[in-house]
Amino acid sequence: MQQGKIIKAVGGFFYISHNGKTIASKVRKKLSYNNLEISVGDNVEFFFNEYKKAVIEDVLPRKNELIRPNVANVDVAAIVVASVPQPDFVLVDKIILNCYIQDIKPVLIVNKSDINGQDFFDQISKEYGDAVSQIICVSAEQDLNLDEIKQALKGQTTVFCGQSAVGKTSLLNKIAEKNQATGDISEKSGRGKHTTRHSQIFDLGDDTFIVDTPGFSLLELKDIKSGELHLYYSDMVEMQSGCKYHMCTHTTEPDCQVKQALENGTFDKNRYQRYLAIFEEIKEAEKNKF
Ligand SMILES: Nc1nc2c(ncn2[C@@H]2O[C@H](COP(=O)(O)OP(=O)(O)OP(=O)(O)O)[C@@H](O)[C@H]2O)c(=O)[nH]1
Ligand SMILES: [Mg+2]
Ligand SMILES: [Zn+2]
Repeated sequence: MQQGKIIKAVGGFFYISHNGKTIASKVRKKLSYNNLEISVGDNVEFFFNEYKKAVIEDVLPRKNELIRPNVANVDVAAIVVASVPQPDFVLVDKIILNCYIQDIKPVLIVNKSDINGQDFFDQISKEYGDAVSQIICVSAEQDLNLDEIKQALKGQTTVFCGQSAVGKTSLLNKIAEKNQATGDISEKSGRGKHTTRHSQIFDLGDDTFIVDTPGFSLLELKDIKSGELHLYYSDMVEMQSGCKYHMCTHTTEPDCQVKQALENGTFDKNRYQRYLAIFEEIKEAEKNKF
């Protein structure tokens, strides 16, 4: 049996990277008995059948797995944001929450610094300084600060994720010297055109891998209960002891330290508003479940 890594999955074929070569393979039928879905990033065991076709026999245990984008065995999530198209920071927060759950290091890449304006970066630094490991301000178009990304991602498997048209593929093209298709923003909707259709891993050498993924705008948090959401906000956890209730969700409870901090301006209002939006969304999903 041989081992390799799935770098792309398209049209029922799984592309395995093995000894520097890419091998198109199918999955052994019995694998689907276990309901096992194979993701990009999976390490697999495969063999060549009597027709010399590669067949995946088994999927090795995963270190972690993101459902959206669907990638396995990730070290870093580089969440790409830009001032254009209109950013959705609730989505960014949800991606970060998924990173915490899956033990993936979240890094924020602020792309398009050539057009963003300083306010945009200042706002992000203020609201995300505590939530992510690092914030890197770059421009793929003008080659600004790309070395900082390369440095941060060295020796890691990093998934580029975020909304359509923030510049994930543009960044990959510059950093990995590739020529993958990029797209503009639709004039009609002001949103991205979903140019990248499939996740794909690019091997940069020295154990450095970048996964380019399709942009998305919807993300359901399945693994967090509304009553426990606040536990993923380290700044809220720090204040918890000042709240009247031990498991205060900082929403409707009286004598809440977080709400006090909101009033005196020591807790960021935007961050709190997004927390509330996510809290309500999870609550709504919980209602529909029962
Ligand atoms: N001004 C400016 N535009 C950029 C920059 N980086 C990318 N763009 C533009 O943003 C648009 C979208 O770029 P893509 O790289 O295709 O975006 P993406 O995130 O891969 O989008 P999807 O594949 O749809 O998820 C293109 O028109 C790029 O030229 C940048 O640093 N500055
Ligand atoms: Mg793309
Ligand atoms: Zn509270």
